[in-house]
Amino acid sequence: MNRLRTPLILLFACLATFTNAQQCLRLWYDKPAADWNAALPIGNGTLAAMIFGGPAVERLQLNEGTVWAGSPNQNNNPEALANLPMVRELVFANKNLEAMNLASAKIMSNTNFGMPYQSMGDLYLSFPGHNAYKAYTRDLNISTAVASVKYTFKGVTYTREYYSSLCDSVLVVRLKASKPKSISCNISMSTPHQKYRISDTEGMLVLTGVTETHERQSGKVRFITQVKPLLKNGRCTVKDGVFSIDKADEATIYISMATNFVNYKDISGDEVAKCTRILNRAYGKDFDKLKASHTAAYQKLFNRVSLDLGTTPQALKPTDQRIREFAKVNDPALAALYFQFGRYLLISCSEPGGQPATLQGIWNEQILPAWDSKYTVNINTEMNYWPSEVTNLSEMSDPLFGMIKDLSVTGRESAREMYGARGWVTHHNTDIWRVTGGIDRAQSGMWPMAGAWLSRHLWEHYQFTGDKVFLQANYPIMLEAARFFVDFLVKEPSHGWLVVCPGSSPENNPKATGGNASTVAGCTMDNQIVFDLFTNVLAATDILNGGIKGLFNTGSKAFADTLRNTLAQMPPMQIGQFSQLQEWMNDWDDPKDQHRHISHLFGLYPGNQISPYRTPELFDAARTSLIYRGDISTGWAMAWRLCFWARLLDGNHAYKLLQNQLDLVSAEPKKGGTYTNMFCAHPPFQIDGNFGCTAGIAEMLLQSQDGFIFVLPALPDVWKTGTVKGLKARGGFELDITWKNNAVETLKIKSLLGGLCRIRSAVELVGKGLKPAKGDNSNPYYRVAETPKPLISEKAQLKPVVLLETQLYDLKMVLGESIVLTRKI
Ligand code: FUC
Repeated sequence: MNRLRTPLILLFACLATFTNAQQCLRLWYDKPAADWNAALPIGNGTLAAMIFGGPAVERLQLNEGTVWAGSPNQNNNPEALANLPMVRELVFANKNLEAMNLASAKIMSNTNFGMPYQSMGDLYLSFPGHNAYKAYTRDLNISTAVASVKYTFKGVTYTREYYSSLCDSVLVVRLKASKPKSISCNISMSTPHQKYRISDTEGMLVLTGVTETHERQSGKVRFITQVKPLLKNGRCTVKDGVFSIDKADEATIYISMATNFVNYKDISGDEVAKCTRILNRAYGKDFDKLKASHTAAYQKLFNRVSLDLGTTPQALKPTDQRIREFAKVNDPALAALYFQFGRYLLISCSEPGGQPATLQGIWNEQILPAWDSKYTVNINTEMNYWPSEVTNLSEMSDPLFGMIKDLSVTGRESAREMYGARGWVTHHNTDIWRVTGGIDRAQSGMWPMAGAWLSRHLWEHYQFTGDKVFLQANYPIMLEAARFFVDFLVKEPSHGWLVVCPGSSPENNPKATGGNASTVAGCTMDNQIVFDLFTNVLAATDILNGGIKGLFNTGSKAFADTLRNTLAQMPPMQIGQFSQLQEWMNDWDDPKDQHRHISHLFGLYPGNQISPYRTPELFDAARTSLIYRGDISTGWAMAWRLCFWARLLDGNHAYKLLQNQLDLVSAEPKKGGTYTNMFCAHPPFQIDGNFGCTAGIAEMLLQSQDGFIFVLPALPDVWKTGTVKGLKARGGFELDITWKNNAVETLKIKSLLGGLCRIRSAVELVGKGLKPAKGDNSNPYYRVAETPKPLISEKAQLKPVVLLETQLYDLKMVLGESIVLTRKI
């Protein structure tokens, strides 16, 4: 009976309140989690848990964001500098394999490849005998950031609620029952660490330990968890590290966690004092009051954006079933839920003052997780932060900005020691200790580009917020990232272009090198990233009136000239023999190459160097490359493809990628998808695909990278009617859009900075002050390929790009003003 009632109520709530899409923001299931990828995540940026929801045995797998193996260290290879000329010589002599092997031996780190992020341990709540339960549901309400479990057993309804408080820094669990004296359970802990102790002191269950030594870096992070229950009636006894609660009416369990980590070079913190202080502050506070303040803090962020794509009867079903059926049955509300789940995850794992989202956000049950669950900065970490600005969660990037700042310090040593260069460098991985040397073998690790890519996040933050104080504070970081390339770029012999060498198009081996080496010179992504960085620094220099005086010896004007000069000597983007955008400096692309990375499309997304309006040939070529690469791939790679198709203005193809991604993960090797808990499967679980899809859905609805705001640029046919509220656009605008029959009905623009708002729309709009746009949008720094476009071969049968006919408008706005535009009838 209950089982039926809940979904029916849910459907009515969903169907009846088109305007309140928040109602449907719930992941729910009719059985406990069978494994970790079915458990539900909660987190406050530092403390996190995966909730399994077993009636007889509840498992809460716990994480604290600073539990990492090892200790402060750096991993530069001191032999790099001496061997750099030889590696370059080999690359220029087309001996790419020899170059790569030498780079592996002499440039990549010979000390360590980065430390793993680790689990804290597990909390178990066992309810003896609760096996023959009925009317079971468990859920995660992402509009309140509270999880719950509900079932009946022997006529009593049991309800559990869980959250990780954004206000009080503790995890809280409440156990309730419909009849007094029904809460009887045992509480115990375990941990996968080697060095630990579980004890009971002063009415608390305490886990202490120290993290692992890894790759010869001694494990020195001390961690602690304190667990303390508070009962309404009943008795609580402790023995041998196990709490026994007997016949309570209700129990609230407060969980505090801490480590001695202070920052990447300081682990002198007092974890016991910190943990105790936090616990004492929260302990005894009323559960509902704590919950209300947590939810209020969460909603302040979360409620900035709402998305309603409509609801179908699919919304009746448990979430796992909806995921299983998404590719076959129209379920727009699931797409909206998935979009908002990405925002939920970002708020829950990336709070100001904490660590940035790792490959798994903050949720990891292992000691040695896949790729160490650290930071892979050749796409994955960046992808984690693609949704933050556009989906109105700017603050969530704060931990990333903190890490970039740290890397600009540690990376300075790497630049000097490894390459004899000024500025700062980071290779394709880093960790909590902010190592910046070359990690893994050169096939993936010989990639000195992360400092430059990460710097674009600083610029993007400015683009969206117009925060000049932020730009001024971070300008030196961007500038020093650029300075590295001024020193590092080298003239290649065939055209005399200035190129990154050694470099690579992430993790891909061109066929021309024998298919077994990635180490090359001047590949397209490297050129695009340097172009992006230099042009952003030049733009920032203009905005800050010539940079910051006294910051560098040569003066900002001279440095700006150097950047312009250097840019003029770099390779242009080139269109190759298959009409593709070349991935490499030479025309080496193989149209059958279906590699997951599509690095040469960086200029399309997240970059803005390829545009249908400014560079139609490159736009066409990028599209051709993407078609060759195919749709099916690992999780994050499909999310990136979704973003590409959105930027290519093809909403239906973007939606196809969403269907591929929002598909229950299968056993098919190398095929990504989604687990039942909505986590992205690389496989294994990797959170980047969640964030990439959230950003991609935003790109389907709104784009602002090309000097104007494009409203509904890539709306798929299936999303006929809908409303999105609160998306952000570059230039400091907040937008609400409603559409019907796949066309804009109303557009509300709020200007947070004042100034000109240029709008592109497929339908004619009317509204106060709206005028047809004047002037052109060309980017003064942009340079199109000078090499002639080769003859088009058989690949030309690909459909030519047909652009929608659109209108371009200008609207002058004053700060704080909101203007509503409507479709012209
Ligand atoms: C990059 C990718 C892999 C994986 C790893 C964590 O190296 O090529 O697919 O996502 O990061």
